Parts: sequence; structure tokens; C-alpha cells
Amino acid sequence: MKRILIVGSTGQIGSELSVKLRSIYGESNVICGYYKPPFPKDFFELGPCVEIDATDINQIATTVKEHKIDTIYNLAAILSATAEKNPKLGWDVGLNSLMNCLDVAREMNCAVFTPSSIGAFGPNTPKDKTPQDTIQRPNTVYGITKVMGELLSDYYYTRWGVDTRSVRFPGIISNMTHPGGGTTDYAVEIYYNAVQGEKFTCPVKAGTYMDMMYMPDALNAAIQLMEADPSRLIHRNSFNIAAMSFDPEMIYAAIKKHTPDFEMEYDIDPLKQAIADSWPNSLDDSCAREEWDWKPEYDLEKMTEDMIAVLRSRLLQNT
Ligand code: AKB
Repeated sequence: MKRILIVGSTGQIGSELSVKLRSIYGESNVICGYYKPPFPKDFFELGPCVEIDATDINQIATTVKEHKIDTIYNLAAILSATAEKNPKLGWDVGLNSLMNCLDVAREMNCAVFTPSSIGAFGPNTPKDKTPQDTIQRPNTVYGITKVMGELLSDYYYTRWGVDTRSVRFPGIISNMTHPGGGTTDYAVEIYYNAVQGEKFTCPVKAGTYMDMMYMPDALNAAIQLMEADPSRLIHRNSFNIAAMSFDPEMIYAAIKKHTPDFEMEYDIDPLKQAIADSWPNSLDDSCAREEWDWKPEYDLEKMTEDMIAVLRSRLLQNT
């Protein structure tokens, strides 16, 4: 059985990945690394957890050794809009943490999963059906750390055989933990407003298309890739994956089918708009489909139905 360490387990992805990994590999085989509050409900009761500052290699090394870890999911990151406001922090958390994980993995023979992002592309990248292998000249610090992360991960694989794998996540839509600081966060927040009967103010313009994905598909992607037969992998860091691409008008229309009185207005955030404009409209994920059978389950309609049902039962149960 795998022995897994999740670095950054209390964030948007980690809080749900930890539950899923524990359901597959067993509670005691998944160690949740946490850095700072807020912690998900019952966090400390759900299984082993350990405080880790991912920018300190000794803390990662000690945990890997003590808990006999063989697989690291490295989720420590500062999302795109926040990183633009504090580039040094974006770099330290995004890249130094990864390098620490890679060094520990090399020394102690671990596999490493790290999320890359649609942010690894930039304004010169082909915008529609962006190919797997293409121009990557991002103009955000977040994107720069993602490209560097992809290259470093491949370097550790080719030079030292470290089993590194990663996917380029689109905006991830979820209902457990808020993302915080990303350019795609609007596509999460809009559901909360709709269910709570509040008007939504959208920070990016109509016509701004970005790839998005529902959390269950994102979790499956990470786990499926880490379980994939290595002999089939031509690529490693990092695979394009895609599920849906929409603009604010499309998600608004999908939500309005369930909440006809819901209203949306625009108040453009120039930073988020500039970042979104530099990213692709949609990725071509055919390599992931060919090399490890990637296939998403949720499109915009199916995701919207589920998001609304889950949030209604959670947020409105006492009203
Ligand atoms: C962000 O918006 O920064 C992230 C991402 C697409 O990587 N959600």
C-alpha cells in the first residue's frame, strides 16, 4: 500500500484530495501536511497530520523519513492573482517548496505529484485547443513558477529517475474549501451567491473563456496519473487536461436555469482580466487521453446541477 504525504492539505484541492486518498489507500497511510489555519472541519480527527512549512526542506525530510512516505502530493502554492501582488512569496512557495520535495524524493525514493496550471501558458501561446507541446512564455510570476516547476520535475526524472508526474489544472470548481487568490475563483463564488440569493459581481468580462473543471474530475486526474503505467507515459510534466471551457455569460445562463431570479453584473478587476486574457481559451488534452486514459465526467450542465444541490443542502439547511 502506498504511504502518502500531502503537502498543503488544507487548501482547495488538498482538503478534498485527502478524503479521497484516505478512502482509497486507508486513513493511516495518508499523512496530511498543514501549514496554517483555517483547517477543514474535523481535520485533526480524520487521520494522521503533521505541521509542515514546505519552504523548509528539513521539515519535509523528517516527515518523509518518520512516516516511511513513498509518494508526495505537493500542493503548496500561491494562486495567480495573489502571486502577482507578492511575486517573491509566489516564487518561494511555488518553486522552493517544489525543489525541496524533489530533493527529498530523490534522496528517499519517492514519487512526486505537482499541479501545474493553464497559467503555464502565456499571450503567445495558441489560444484555442492549445497543444500539449507549444510556446510557454507566461507573463505572470505564477505562470513562471509553473513552467519552471514543469522543467525541474522533468529534469529530476531524466537525470535521477525521480518518478515525477503532473497535470496542468484548469480553474477548479468546488464546494468544500474556497480557492482564494486565483483568477478563476469567480466560477466558484458565483454558485455561492446564486444559492444564497445574492447578486453576483463578475470580475472578468463577458467573452473571457477559460478552461474549468469540477473537483471530482480534478481529483481523479491526479490519482489516475499517479497510478498510470509508467511505460505508457511519453510526457510527464505536465499533461494538458480539460473538461469544459466557458465565459461568464455561459456559467450565468447555466445557473439561471436553476435559480431564475439570479442576477449578475460586471465590475472588471484589471489584474484578473489581464491574467485571464493571457491564458488559453481551451486546452487540447489528447495526450492525457492517449497515455493514461484521462476522461472527465462533468460538463457545465452536470457540474451546475451538482454544485447547486450540494450548496443548497449545506447553506440553506437552517434557513
Ligand atoms: C488560478 O486562477 O490562479 C488557478 C489556476 C487556473 O491555476 N485557479
